[in-house]
Amino acid sequence: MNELKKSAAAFSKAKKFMPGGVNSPVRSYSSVDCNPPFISHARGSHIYDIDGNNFIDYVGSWGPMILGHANEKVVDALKKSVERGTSYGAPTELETELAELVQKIFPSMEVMRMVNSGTEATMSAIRVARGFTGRSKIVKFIGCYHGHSDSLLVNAGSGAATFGVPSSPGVTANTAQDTIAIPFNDVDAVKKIFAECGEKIAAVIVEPVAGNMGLVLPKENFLPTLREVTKKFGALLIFDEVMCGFRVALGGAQEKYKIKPDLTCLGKIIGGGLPCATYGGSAEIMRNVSPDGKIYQAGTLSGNPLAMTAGIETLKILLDTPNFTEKLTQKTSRLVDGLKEQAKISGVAVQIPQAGSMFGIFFSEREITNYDDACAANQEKFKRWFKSMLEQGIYLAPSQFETLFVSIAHTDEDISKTIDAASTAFTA
Ligand code: KE4
Repeated sequence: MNELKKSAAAFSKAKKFMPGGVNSPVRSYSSVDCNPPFISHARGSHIYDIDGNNFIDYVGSWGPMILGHANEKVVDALKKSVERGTSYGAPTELETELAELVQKIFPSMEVMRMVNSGTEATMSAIRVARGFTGRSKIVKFIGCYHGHSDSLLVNAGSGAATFGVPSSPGVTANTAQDTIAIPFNDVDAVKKIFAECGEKIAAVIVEPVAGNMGLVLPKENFLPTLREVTKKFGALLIFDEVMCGFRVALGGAQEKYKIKPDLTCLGKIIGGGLPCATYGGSAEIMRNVSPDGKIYQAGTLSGNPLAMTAGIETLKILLDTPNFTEKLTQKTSRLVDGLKEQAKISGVAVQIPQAGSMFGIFFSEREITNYDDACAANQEKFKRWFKSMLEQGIYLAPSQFETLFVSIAHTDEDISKTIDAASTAFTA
């Protein structure tokens, strides 16, 4: 790997203008004590930095790049779209076209609203749940991350966990008191909290397959219990599928586990790499959103033509490519099986969970079922693994509290190279 000279200079200049030199904390690499490569461009499964390094990319912009970077059809469609203007602040048929495609894949979303980020989607879904039920309390799970809105930055995962501040300063006590955080996969804790104050709970929001404490799969009875208990007490069940949507199954966790949530949040992939997300659910609930109803939510760039275009092209490919999800899951399994084999040969205790085209890695003897388990994993070993893989040209998330992603553009050669690099990295 070429020395990150230009990136180091770019990083020091960036720090003059932006906190930590970045526009999202986890990109700063400060948790792995090294400077981040500054990116010049990306194509397919590879990402290239300004020092001439070429990496096999398993971050994929934190999930959106399921087709790989700069997909030809998406880029061609964007080139045509950008010449027609970049934003109108007025309705277009593109928004309806994307909504129709989303509904085809997520039929529980009878009515939906386009927004610009996963944070906006979950923040809005929480507001709708509170407005619809007239209740205030929200239940979330420790280590799950739903973006950075105040109500949800309590015991959060992702960067909040990475930097050891799961509950952010600036979130007032009054706000935090309406958010109840309990352990993921803890069915008894769910039943207990509803027995105590179920009639005050507006909604439970969950990453049905958790990707922000590292990848943590739901135990068999966890999601069915959430569905049963929320129904019993008249609370809404919100599936935050911003990350796992389209990946654990084309129709997300709700298809894989056959659970129909009341509201769903999607993001990342539906914008094909442009800022786009959505929240939606039954017409009965969503018709309460302005201007049909009184629950207000708005956005200057919501449904903008460029993001709609990229999203439409992306979802069309997902729908039109025979067995897309199965093929991508098999590709991911080849990688995960190879990594597990290398760890075994190296005599290193690792957990490498997989869910569709998502996978994670923990340096731990025991299965990871919640945030406490994730915190107990060996982060020093993770750091050495991460740095060794980066030096060998493998671009991974710089935190074990993140999930990794395979795209349809990853080749067998990419997979083999990654497995080979792991044989060195496991003993770093
Ligand atoms: P955004 O506001 O970052 O678009 O989405 C927030 C969000 C909501 N829900 C889930 C399940 C998510 O994973 C996310 C964002 N994911 C992180 C990666 N762990 C984004 C990366 C970052 O913060 O830079």
